[in-house]
Amino acid sequence: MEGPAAWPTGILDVVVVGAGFSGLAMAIRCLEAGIDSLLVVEKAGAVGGTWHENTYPGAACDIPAHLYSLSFAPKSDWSRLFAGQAEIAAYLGEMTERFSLGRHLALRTAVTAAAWDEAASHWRIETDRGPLAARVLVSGMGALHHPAVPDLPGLGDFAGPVFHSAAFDHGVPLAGRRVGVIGTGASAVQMVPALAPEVGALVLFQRTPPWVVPRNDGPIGPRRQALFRRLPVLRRLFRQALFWSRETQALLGFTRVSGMTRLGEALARRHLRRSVPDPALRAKLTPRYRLGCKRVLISDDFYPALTRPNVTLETEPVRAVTPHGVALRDGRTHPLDVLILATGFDVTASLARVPLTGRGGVTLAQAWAGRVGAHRGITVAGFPNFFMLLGPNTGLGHNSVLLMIEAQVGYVLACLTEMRRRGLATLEVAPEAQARSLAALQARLSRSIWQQGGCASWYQDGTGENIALWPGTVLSYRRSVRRPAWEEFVAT
Ligand code: N01
Repeated sequence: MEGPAAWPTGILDVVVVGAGFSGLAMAIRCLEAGIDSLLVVEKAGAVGGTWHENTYPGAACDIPAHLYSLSFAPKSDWSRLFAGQAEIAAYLGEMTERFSLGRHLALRTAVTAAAWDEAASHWRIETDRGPLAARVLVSGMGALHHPAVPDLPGLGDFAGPVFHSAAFDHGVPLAGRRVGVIGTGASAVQMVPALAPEVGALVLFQRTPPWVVPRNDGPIGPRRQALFRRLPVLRRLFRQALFWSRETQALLGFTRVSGMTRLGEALARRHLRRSVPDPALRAKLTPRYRLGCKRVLISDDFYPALTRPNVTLETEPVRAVTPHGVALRDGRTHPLDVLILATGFDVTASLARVPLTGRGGVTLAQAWAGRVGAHRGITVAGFPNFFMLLGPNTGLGHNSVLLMIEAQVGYVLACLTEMRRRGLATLEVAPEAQARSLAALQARLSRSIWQQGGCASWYQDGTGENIALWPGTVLSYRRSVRRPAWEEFVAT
């Protein structure tokens, strides 16, 4: 990963922000299409994005690895059904080598702002290593990037170490210490079973009991790996089976309250009954909203971890953090040495992390003041030659998000190819086309489980609107972005 020989001073064709799955996939496909005036700018010291940053104990993917890999870069030798963080990060490192991305990669370089230069028809990009100029700007920054730190009184006064799950401090010794974990989302559910055997005592602060279904994880032995290597058709069939089992759930109504919801809830309740013998603990863990409203968690070891003698599940609301513990609303206090915030991410702040100024000096934050939204989740009116990967409403609750990323990369590439073919200086979605597609999206969302399931989650903005997830199948999204409808764009 050597980086560009010299800092680019001319106008690049494409700058991609972020070297996670989406940024790397975009760069690989651009290079394959002959677009090599390209720079991927990444603030971290390595590629991987979320898989580089989230290193908390137990971090793994809750989508099977054979589906959570790029279709054009399959891997036969995943060691487990659900790969761990280190193996996924290594996979992304391998992709960087295999597709010779090194000289197109500027690591340890943070983009601090970008503004559309109307007169010159290109983006002026500020970084902490110097300015860049590019005809096209692609955001691969992701939606789960900006940690949400809870507004708890006294948090700053805690005497011991406090850190967020996405910035796990491996330098802090935990053996034998009293550790508090706030939150019971996907991160906590993976972290708690990994921490519990190591720490002296663990207190898990739960505000909302989540739905948890079995994971059925296990190693993939050398024989199956060798079989997948020798007979790629078997690997492809396995991937298809994984894909269709998830798509079927969505087709049967996973995104609405349906028979599928009730079936899933019954399976999750049985999982809870089998894992937690104590009825009082079970009652605390029983969800009170419809399955699917928040992300469904998958774990075989979360419930068993909570039955350990050194683990306490606290459901009384947190009142404040004190220098030596966490005080509850009922007057009790849990004395703690270390506090870990598994409190999730701020989606709006993540998507708009870099201040972006489009036509007429309008910032993305201003354009999104009413509601966060993008045409097909990719382009925003008033922001020419700007494309987002995993933009608003393109996350998934049921299937591999890489399928969405690849569909978006194909759409962006079609735009870039069209610009080159027609010699266009700018391409921008028409405001009416964007308004139409967002109205259709909202109509679908209003019937979805996220609006009707009786819960709040990171999927929603401050007004309760889902700004994060696609309300349909992957196939339906793929259809909607198979090729750009040029009549929806204004080109110059
Ligand atoms: O975050 P979350 P996460 N006081 O927002 C609680 C992806 N991911 O990092 O439910 C007390 O889900 C909050 O409580 P409540 C995946 O898409 C993927 O776990 O709001 N509690 C909740 O329990 C996932 O959905 C993998 O009442 C507070 C928790 O903190 C997304 O990341 C693995 C609080 C936050 O849960 C986010 O997951 C891990 C407060 N003030 C993550 N504020 C894969 O395997 C918040 N909470 C791919």
